[in-house]
Order: sequence, then structure tokens, then C-alpha cells
Amino acid sequence: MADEIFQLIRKEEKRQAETLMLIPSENYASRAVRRALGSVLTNKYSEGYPGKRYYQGTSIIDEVEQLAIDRAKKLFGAPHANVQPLSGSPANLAILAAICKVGEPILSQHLFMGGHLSMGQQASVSSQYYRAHYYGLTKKGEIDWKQLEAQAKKIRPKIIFCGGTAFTKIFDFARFGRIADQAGAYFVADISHIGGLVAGGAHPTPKNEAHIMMTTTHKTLRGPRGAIIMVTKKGLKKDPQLADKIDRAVFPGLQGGAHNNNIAALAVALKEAGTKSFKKYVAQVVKNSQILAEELIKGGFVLIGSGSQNHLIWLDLNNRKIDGWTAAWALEAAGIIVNRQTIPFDRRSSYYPSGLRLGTPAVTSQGMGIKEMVIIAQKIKKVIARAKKIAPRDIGGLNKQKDQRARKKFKQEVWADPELITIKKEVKVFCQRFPLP
Ligand code: DSN
Repeated sequence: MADEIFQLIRKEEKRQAETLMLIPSENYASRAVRRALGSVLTNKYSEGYPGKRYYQGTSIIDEVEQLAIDRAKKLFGAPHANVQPLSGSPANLAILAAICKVGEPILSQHLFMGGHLSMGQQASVSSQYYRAHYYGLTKKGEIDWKQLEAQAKKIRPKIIFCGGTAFTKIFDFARFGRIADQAGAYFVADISHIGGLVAGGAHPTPKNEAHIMMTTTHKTLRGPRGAIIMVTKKGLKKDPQLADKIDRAVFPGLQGGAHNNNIAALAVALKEAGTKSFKKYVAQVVKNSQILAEELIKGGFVLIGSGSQNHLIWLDLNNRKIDGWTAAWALEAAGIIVNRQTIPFDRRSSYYPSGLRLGTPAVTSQGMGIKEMVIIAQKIKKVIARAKKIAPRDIGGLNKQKDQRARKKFKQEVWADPELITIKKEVKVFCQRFPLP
């Protein structure tokens, strides 16, 4: 009998194949990427960088990492790339450590307005080491430029971050760059969500406006889990030592041995991302997201930003009289996987927020197009209407104990709802037409 873990992997394969993966930060890596991830490169220690290692036996690892670096530099048009960060949060911490002294001010998009924990949010260590200030979004889902400009003037941050986990518009990198320049700050563009779109030309690049670009590698870029920190020409002009500072902050500052199997898989993904078919793929991701957004609006949903200009759709469920937690569990029971998300000026908590976040990178990797987006929007509408009908009244009420009891009951019973079971079966048949890589 197979080991329990292999049985669980089989189960997860089945789950992924039979459900609609609409979490905007997830994707399906290619077989070639997964083959490199599962390779013998995981056996090797290689602290240091190509040509300067603290271990013997690293000549091949040097070639692998150099190839990943060269491909990253070429794809994103940056003179320096570090491919060792284990993920986005450690990458942002490395950037902070490279640029700021402990206690210096930084400025980033607020977590509840789509920002990311790692850029100085309260629950992250980054807020203990640096004096974090925030800007938000307007009700229309635009960057609140007035607030950002005022904050930048007032606090003179060392870094202005742009990017996070939820934003549905095209980033105006030039405006971020100008504000950072006027404040004497470094402009760090966290393009984790849109890394693949930038690489494939479906979103403008910040390479001329930012001093540093950071992207995770497993979202729209469709690689293994990890991150790349890139120093731009502008960054090197501001500080010729910036590339060295970043490298030293990653290793030995924060990390030890590089994850060589990941770096190899990243090199494979970067090659794939340079192809014509990847360009086509990211263009379709955006088209699909726009259509899905339009169909949801037609279905009566309110979208932050009134649509989608990238891969991400941000629903405000207030007019549906249901919260994001309840909607997300009902959708999962129907085989549709999304995640809950606070909305700008949310009156609820981040655990039980008012919104949902959806995205099209994964379903587009499966080969779905416009026709399928129309069907997905209809299914989402049906599920949320059903969830509203079957959710106990006490959910979201003022009585905390009753609320918790009602949520527990809902989470247990939602799987047995006949209407949701029927939709789940339909979703399974629908997904089988689009096999995973
Ligand atoms: N957790 C990621 C996301 O889902 O956007 C960000 O790190």
C-alpha cells in the first residue's frame, strides 16, 4: 500500500482536477517545472552564490542558479536578480533589511485594503522592526493618491511599497515613482500577483520607475513557490551597492542554503514565461477576468473597481446580505474554490470579511475561455443565492456565541445541501473537459 502521504497527494490531485480553482494567487505549474522540483537538486547544500560557495561539489548548482538569474534578468529587463528568496514574505523582509535601519519609516498599502502582511502590517515582524505607515484605496478601488502623497511628504519613508494581495486595476508605476523620488524614498514594486502578466506584456512593467521589483514565482508566473528580487537600473543609480546589499540580506542575512530544486524549477518556468504561448496565455487571463467580472456585474454583484483590468476580481457581498466566510464555504461545497477578503472600509473582520477574491490564472492554464467564464459566473450566482437561503440567521449577528454556533453548524451541514451537491457534480463534469497539466 502506498505511503499515507502519497495517498494524500493522489487525493489532492483529484480535488484539484474536480474543482474550479479561482484563487487569484494560485496556478498550475507545468510538468517540466514539477519534474525539476522533484529532482536530486534537493540533496545539495550550496550556501553562497554562483562562483562563491561555502560548500564543495557545487559546480552544477552554480550553472543552474546562473541560468535562473540570467533568465530572470532577461525576462524582466533588470540588471540584477536574486533568485534565492523562499517566498514573498522573506523577500520583502530581505528588501527591508537591505535598505532600512531598524526603526525607520516605511509606507505601504493597508492590509484591509488589499495590502500584504510582509510590508509592515501589524501581525508581521516587519511592523516590529520598522515604523509602518499606510495608504489605502478609494471606494472605487483606486489608490488613494492624496493620502499616499500626504503620507509620503509627512513621514519621509525610506521605502514606498506598491502591491499586495488585492487590486483590480493597472498600477500607475510612474506616479508611484514620482512620489517616491520627491520623498527621497526607494520605490519597491511588489509585482507578486502580476509577475506573469508583466513578463508576458499583459501589464506594464515598473522596471523604469521602481528601484526594486519583487515577484513571487508561483502565481501568474506559473513557477514553483519562491520569489525573485530584482534591482533596476534606477535602483543601481540611486545606490550602486544596492545589488550587493540585497544579496547579503538574503544570504547570509536571512536565509541559509538555497533551495536548489526550486531554483531549477524557477529557471524552467522563466523559460516558459518567455515564449509566445505564455504571452497568449496571460492575455487570455486578463480577457477571462474581464468577462467574468462583467458577467458577475450583470448577475447583480458589486465589484471593487467596477470590473477587472488584470487577473483579479474583488467582490463586495454587502448587497447580497451574506459575508465572505459564508459565501466561500458554500462555494467550496459546490466545488468552486475562492477566498474571502476584506473590502475597502470593511465593517467586518479579516476572518469574517465582507468580500471575496477570485481570479482567472488557474482556469486559464486549464484552457478555459470566454464561454466558460459565462458559465462560472452563473454558477457563482446560483451558489451565493443558495447560501443566503440556507445560512442560519445568527451568522453575523451581534450575539457572538450564537454566531459561532451557527457558523459551526453551517460549515458541517453545507456539504449535504442537495442544490450545492448538484452544482458540485456539474462542476466536476465541467472540469473534466479541461485536464490539468
Ligand atoms: N497569500 C498571497 C495571496 O494569496 O495573495 C500573498 O502572499
